[in-house]
Amino acid sequence: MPPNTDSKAPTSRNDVLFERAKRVIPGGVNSPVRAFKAVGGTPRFVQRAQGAYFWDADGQRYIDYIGSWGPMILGHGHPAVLEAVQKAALDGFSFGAPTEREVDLAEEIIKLVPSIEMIRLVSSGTEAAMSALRLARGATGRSKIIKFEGCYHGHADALLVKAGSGLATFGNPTSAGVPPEVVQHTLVLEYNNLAQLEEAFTLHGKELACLMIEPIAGNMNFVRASVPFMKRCRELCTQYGALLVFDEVMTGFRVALGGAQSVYAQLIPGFEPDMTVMGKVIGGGMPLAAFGAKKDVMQQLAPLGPVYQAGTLSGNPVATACGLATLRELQKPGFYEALGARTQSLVAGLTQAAAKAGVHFCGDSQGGMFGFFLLGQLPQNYATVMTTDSPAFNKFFHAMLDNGVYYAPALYEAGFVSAAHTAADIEETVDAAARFFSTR
Ligand code: KE4
Repeated sequence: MPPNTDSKAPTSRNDVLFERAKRVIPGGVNSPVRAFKAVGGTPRFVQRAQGAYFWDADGQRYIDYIGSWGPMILGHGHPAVLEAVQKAALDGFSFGAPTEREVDLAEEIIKLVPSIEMIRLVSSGTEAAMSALRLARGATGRSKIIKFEGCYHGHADALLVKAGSGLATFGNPTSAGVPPEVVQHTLVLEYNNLAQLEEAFTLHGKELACLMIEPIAGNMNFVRASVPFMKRCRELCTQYGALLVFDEVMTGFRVALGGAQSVYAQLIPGFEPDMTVMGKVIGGGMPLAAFGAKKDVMQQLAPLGPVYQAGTLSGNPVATACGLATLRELQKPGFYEALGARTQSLVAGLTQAAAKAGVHFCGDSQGGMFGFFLLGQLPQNYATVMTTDSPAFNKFFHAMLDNGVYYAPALYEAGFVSAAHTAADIEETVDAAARFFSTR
C-alpha cells in the first residue's frame, strides 16, 4: 500500500467505516477519545495488530504508541499470551463460579505488590475505582474524598467532578447526568499543590474517607507527583485516618514491576498506599481490573462485610489467563530495564530533534510510559499542561499519523512503548518528528 500521504483521503476505508459507525454508535466510537475530536480528522479503524504495529482499514501500517491505552506492554499478539488465551477459551468462556486461575492471578499480583494483602477482580478500571471509593467510605464510615484536577479515575459519577470555587466548597459535576449532590462530597485540589493539600486536611481531614490520586498522572499526559507532595499525602492521610488510594490503572506494572508505588518507595522510605486500583496491563488487553488493600479493609467487602460489590464477568477465565500470561512475561530478567531504556531513547530522540529545530519540547518517562509537551519545561499541574498550543500539537499529531506513527489523539494523554518496539521503530519515529520540527 502506498503511504497514506493525506489523512483526509476521501477514498479511505477509514472514512467509509467512520460514516457507517456514526450512524449507529454515538460519535462512531465506543469511547470518546477514540473519535479524534480533539485533533480532528478520521480515526483509524484497526484491522489487525502484531508486535509494535497495527494496520488500519486501508492496510496502512502504524507504529503503535497507544497499545490499547496501556495494556499491550508486551506488544500485540505475544505468542505465550495468545496460547494461554486460546487454551483457556477451549475450557470455557465464563462460568459465574470461582476458578483456580482467579486465585493464581490474585496470588501473583499480591506477590508483586506488597502493599496489597487481598484483592478483588473486576472488569474495568472504572469499576475498580468506583468500588475502591465505596470500600474506602464503608471502611471509614466517612463520605468526603479528595481527588486532583487532571487525574481521571474512570467515569463513576462521584469521580466526574471539577474543582469547586474554593476549598470550603466541594466539587461540581463535569458531566451532564451527574446530580450535584453526588459530587458534593468530592473535593478537587490542584496536583502538586502542597498549600491546598494542607488546608484541605485542616478543614476536612476528619471527614475524609480517602484521597485518590494517579501517582504519575497519565491523564494529563505525564505529570509526576513531587516527592514532598506525595510524602505529605501519605502523612496527612495517616494523621487523619483517611485512606491513601493509588489509582495505578495506568501505572501498574507499566512504570515498574511493582508499579508507581515501588518507585515512590525508593524515594520515600517505607512508603506504601492503603489501597491500589489496577487495570490495563493486568488484563493484558482483556477486560480485567482490580482493587486491593490490607486484609482488614478488604474484608469489609461482601460476602464478608457490609460493603456490597459484585460482577457477572469478574475474574473471567479467559481474561485471567491473558493477564497471568502477561504478568509472567513481565517478570523475566531485564524486562523493565530494556523497556525503560527503549522508552527513554524515544523521549531523548524527540527532545534532541526538537531542540535542533528550536522547537519548545520536553518529555519524561518511567518504564514503558512516556509523555511529552510542546512546552519549555515539564508541567506540574493540569492548568500548566493546558497552556500547550493545541493547534501545534494537532499538526504534530497528524504529521506523525501521516508518517505511520500513532500517538494518543489528545495532548493530555500519555504514550506507551511495548517490549516489541525496536530501536529501528524509535529511529523511524524520531526521523518523522525531526522532519516535522524542521518545518516549524
Ligand atoms: P477504564 O474504565 O477505561 O478501564 O479505566 C478507567 C481509568 C481509571 N484510572 C486511570 C488512571 C485511567 O487512565 C483510566 C482509563 N484511561 C483512559 C485513557 N486515559 C482509557 C481510554 C479511554 O477512556 O478510552
